[in-house]
Amino acid sequence: MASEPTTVTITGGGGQIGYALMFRIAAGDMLGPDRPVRLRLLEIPQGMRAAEGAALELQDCAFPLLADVDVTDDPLTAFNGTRIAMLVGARPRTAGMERGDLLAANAGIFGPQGNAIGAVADDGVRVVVVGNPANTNALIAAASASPDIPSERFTALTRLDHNRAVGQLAEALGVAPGDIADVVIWGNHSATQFPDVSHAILPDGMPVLEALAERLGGEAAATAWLDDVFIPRVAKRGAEIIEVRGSSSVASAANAAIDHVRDEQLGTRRGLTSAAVVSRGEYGVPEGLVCSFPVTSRGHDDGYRVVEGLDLDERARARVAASVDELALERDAVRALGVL
Ligand code: NAX
Repeated sequence: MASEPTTVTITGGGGQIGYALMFRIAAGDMLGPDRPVRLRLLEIPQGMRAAEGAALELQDCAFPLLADVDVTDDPLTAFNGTRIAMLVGARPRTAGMERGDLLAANAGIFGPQGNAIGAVADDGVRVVVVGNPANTNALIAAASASPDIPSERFTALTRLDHNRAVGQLAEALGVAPGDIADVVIWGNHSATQFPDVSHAILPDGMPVLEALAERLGGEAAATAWLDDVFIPRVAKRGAEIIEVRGSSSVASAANAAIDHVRDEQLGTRRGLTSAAVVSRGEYGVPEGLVCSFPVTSRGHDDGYRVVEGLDLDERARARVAASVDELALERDAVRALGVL
């Protein structure tokens, strides 16, 4: 093998997204065809058999890039020396559960995992939180890893929302998804998120807004489509998938998590993408909230940087503010639990 394997930890390794993630990572889809990986799968005792079974299948794939697979229910073992931590396992909302209960249950997972990352992960670890409520779980994990690991090394996944937005636009415009650049998801990975196409362009530089107006019969029709169809459809796509498929998004979520880590590690290719990162006050978002922004990465362990200076009109500012308010409420609820 070319180089020392990169340790990648997946929590919830016995769950659905974990299962969809690990084979693609082992095949080189995330870190490239030259970087061997060592996988660590973290589970709770009830999930251990499923994760162990997945590890047997990984062995049966004989992936040339896969150096090793460990399955454990001990966070200190799972995160020991890890460079990339993908926090997927979370406590789902069950019937009758209030938002505060959900936040508290997940604080009980992401607090200890953040502690363990601070204690034993590689200093250069990068963490992506997939498990919901992803933004606030990332906030909790980052606070719990502090001061050993800087909080900017923690991110949350909004790339699935980003990719969903690109997919919807591609269909509406009759172009390939790869033709659409500079879509932005702002805010929380929840129904309040704001999928923003006002900076999006096609390969010839034509603004997507203009292309939509041409295709839909004018600016007013394009605005109505964005407000009434596009934004709610992207924001509620998870529910649509459950209704049609009878089960939640799995392969598309794993794919987005791979896109997120790949672009962060190797660099964004064309234009910007979306990721939830710790706010430094950009666009007026209160410092410390884990908020989805337009980001780019130059690779080489540079991490995601917020792209500043994009113009937001009044309508866009109101939508961003509504989602940021929700993030602040989640943070306050977690603070009230004494977690932060
Ligand atoms: P599953 O229920 O299939 O798998 C979750 C796994 O996590 C289970 O095997 C469970 O035993 C394990 N787990 C629970 N607590 C754990 C802990 N403390 N340590 C280690 N493992 C633990 O769910 P799946 O479909 O894989 O979804 C995982 C999470 O992703 C959910 O929270 C889901 O809401 C979230 N999603 C986030 C998305 C995003 O874009 N940010 C989109 C997809 C998905 O909805």
